[in-house]
Amino acid sequence: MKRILVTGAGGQIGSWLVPRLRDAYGVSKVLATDVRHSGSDASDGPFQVVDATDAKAVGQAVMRHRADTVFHLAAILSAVGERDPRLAWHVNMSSLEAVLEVAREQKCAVFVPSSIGVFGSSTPKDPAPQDAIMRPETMYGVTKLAGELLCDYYHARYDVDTRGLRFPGLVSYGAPPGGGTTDWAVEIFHKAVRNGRYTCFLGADTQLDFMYMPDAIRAAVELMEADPGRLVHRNAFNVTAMQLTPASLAAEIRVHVPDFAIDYAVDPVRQGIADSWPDRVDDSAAREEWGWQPAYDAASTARDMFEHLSEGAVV
Ligand code: NAD
Ligand code: AKB
Repeated sequence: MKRILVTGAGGQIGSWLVPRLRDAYGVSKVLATDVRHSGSDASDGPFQVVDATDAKAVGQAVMRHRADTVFHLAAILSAVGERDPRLAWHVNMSSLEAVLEVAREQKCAVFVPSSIGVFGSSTPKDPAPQDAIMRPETMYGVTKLAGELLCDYYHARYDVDTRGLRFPGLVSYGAPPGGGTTDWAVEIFHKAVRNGRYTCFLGADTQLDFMYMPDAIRAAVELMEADPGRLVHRNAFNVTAMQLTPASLAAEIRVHVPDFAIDYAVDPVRQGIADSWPDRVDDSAAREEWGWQPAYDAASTARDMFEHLSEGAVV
């Protein structure tokens, strides 16, 4: 990786990934793109408005920047995708096809984040194996699974260096999450700081996998830098760091905000999505093939979140 283009750079992941890539590879080497402007993008380094579903625009941006690697983050997430499935299909599939075609023509490596959303109720729940029955029940999951297969196809057929991770829910401060089922695990911290209480849209004991954003960013970069000869499961690797329920994270939050209160107003759509996803994934393939190792557990995540939120990172 020497010259990098990031799509969907203004979102929850991109707002962390772009500064990390600029630190490692140089500010001018990383072109951030998004369909919309976000608060900080222009001042922090090169930024361009690019609709990732527009193959011509993606191709021109890659060519002008002379990118050798694309981190393709533009997507519609699970909860928004259930509200508008056709939008999710259009954005997630058209943008991926555009990026892969450009990568084939201009010989770029491509990172595409997949998700625990690729699994469905017929997948073993604890743990969901790396190679599992995959019958996702959301449009988001359908696009993510189709995306994994398309990335495998471009690697096998055209030798495009495609790599991906099945991210779990991601906890971070900074840019807010973009409309997923796991957003509660970010909202809860902000509400704890601001109001001392949170009303959760999932039930108290709904367990899912999570990861703190610094681990997620490190995982993406380590995977892209890994020896390709070792990668069997390119698209995409199960990765996880911790399993959380709303009740267990509330207990962690009470270490920092002793009077914190949580109540529940379950949203049947997002609860249905969460119930169709695994309680835990088996990430041993990532550990074996490129040395994946998380650094943050629930306690250290909560500690770091509160340190940064107390410095004014509440949105
Ligand atoms: P996000 O919703 O926060 O950000 C997505 C960004 O894509 C936004 O800035 C949006 O403006 C942009 N975008 C939307 N349509 C676009 C288009 N047509 N062209 C260009 N940009 C467009 O999402 P995120 O959390 O940063 O997720 C990034 C990727 O990681 C997605 O593929 C998502 O499925 C995946 N992922 C995220 C999580 C998570 O918990 N955040 C977990 C698993 C997988
Ligand atoms: C979502 O909830 O949609 C995302 C994801 C786990 O893919 N955070």
